[in-house]
Amino acid sequence: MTKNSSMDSEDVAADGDSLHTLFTEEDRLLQNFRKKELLFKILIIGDYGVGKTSIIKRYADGTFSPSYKITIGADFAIKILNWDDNTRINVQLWDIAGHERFGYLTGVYYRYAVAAAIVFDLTRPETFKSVEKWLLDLRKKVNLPGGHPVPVVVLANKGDITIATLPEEIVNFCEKYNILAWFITSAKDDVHIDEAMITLINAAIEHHESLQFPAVVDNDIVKLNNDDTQFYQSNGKLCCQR
Ligand SMILES: Nc1nc2c(ncn2[C@@H]2O[C@H](COP(=O)(O)OP(=O)(O)OP(=O)(O)O)[C@@H](O)[C@H]2O)c(=O)[nH]1
Ligand SMILES: [Mg+2]
Repeated sequence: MTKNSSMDSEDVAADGDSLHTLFTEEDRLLQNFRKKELLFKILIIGDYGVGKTSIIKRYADGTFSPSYKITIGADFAIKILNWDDNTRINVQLWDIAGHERFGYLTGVYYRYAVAAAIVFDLTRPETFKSVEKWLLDLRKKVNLPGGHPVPVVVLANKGDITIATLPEEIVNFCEKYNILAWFITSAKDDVHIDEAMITLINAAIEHHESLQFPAVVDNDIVKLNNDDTQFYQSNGKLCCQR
């Protein structure tokens, strides 16, 4: 009897624990259900082989592969960010093939984009010359609602190998074309990838609040925490923000 009683009390305790777990889980699910969901389509463009797919893989999966597998047409990856207690952001990263033979497809893929990263390869200076071509093509084919240009960052990738192109050229380019920011990145060593993406997401949020993008799932305006941009001053690495 005593033994049974003690077993009962253990069972009750176990039930209490699972009830508690159940409520906590229910709270979590309810909280998730109540969250605002935003969907941002971000384009990653630039010449072939500059590292667009690698940057996306690094950001979305945290992985890097040294082998080169050409992207055919376009691909995309999704990263879900729990931005703050009330907001979840689905970041849709569109990986647009850099090879010229897929150029005619870009108009379709650019549709509804809210931000873009133009990538070049620091070891191949000619890919920096193409950044202008990619930018003008982008601005011709897509705008934010109200005709505002899509916010753009320029990524000087493969910074782990070399810095062949003078940052001054990049700075002049960014000023001329009103580029939001530029970064020397490395998909291999995971340098400045998160920072570049957060810059674009912050810009998208800012425009979303003032313009209401069509891609937004929930139309309520939310106040978001933009503090993540502060790292630029503190980490001392090469990058700039306007
Ligand atoms: N060292 C180094 N290699 C990189 C870096 N990023 C990409 N690579 C390599 O560069 C090659 C091309 O990278 P991809 O990401 O496939 O290039 P892409 O821009 O997607 O090329 P397309 O799909 O043809 O447009 C691969 O061998 C990658 O491993 C980097 O930051 N550092
Ligand atoms: Mg690719």
